Amino acid sequence: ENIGEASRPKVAVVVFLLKGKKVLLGRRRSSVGRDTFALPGGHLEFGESFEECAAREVEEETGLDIHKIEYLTVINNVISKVDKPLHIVAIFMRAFLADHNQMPQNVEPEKCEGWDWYDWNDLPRPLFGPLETMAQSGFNPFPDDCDE
Ligand code: 8DG
Ligand code: MG
Ligand code: MG
Repeated sequence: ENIGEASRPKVAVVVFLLKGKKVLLGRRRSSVGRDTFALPGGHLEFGESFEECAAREVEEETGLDIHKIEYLTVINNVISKVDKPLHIVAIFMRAFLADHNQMPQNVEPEKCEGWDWYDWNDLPRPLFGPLETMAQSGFNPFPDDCDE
């Protein structure tokens, strides 16, 4: 059961989009992590770099243009509490707004309730599982010299 190509791990790229002390989150409407607050992101496509995937997914989901895209960390994420178990290798990137005044749009309303900026020290709950684990471990997506 659950052995074979369909259940092989997939690669996702997830983005901490930072603005001041805030991070962009949206409440999910997708079946995986429904109703939890999560970062923009999605699956790596054939031939893409992590940076290209980050920029594409953020643009597809929020309409925002990002820059200063950097790799942060990777997690191995086995999600069993769904109809079909999922194994996702999630690559976490950090990025900033190319235009500080640009506002997020809810481009995929069937997947997300809407995007907003949240203080990293006062995050909304419930967070998407992997993000909650990272937050509780003391993970900090902000650069040491954050002046954005
Ligand atoms: P796509 O069809 O656009 O490629 O994919 P998507 O519909 O946008 O995928 P997604 O579920 O938003 O993201 C892919 C996987 O990334 C998700 O199933 C689990 C993993 N993931 C984490 N943490 C986070 C997170 O904070 N946000 C998002 N969006 N995905 C995350 O492990
Ligand atoms: Mg997507
Ligand atoms: Mg997504």
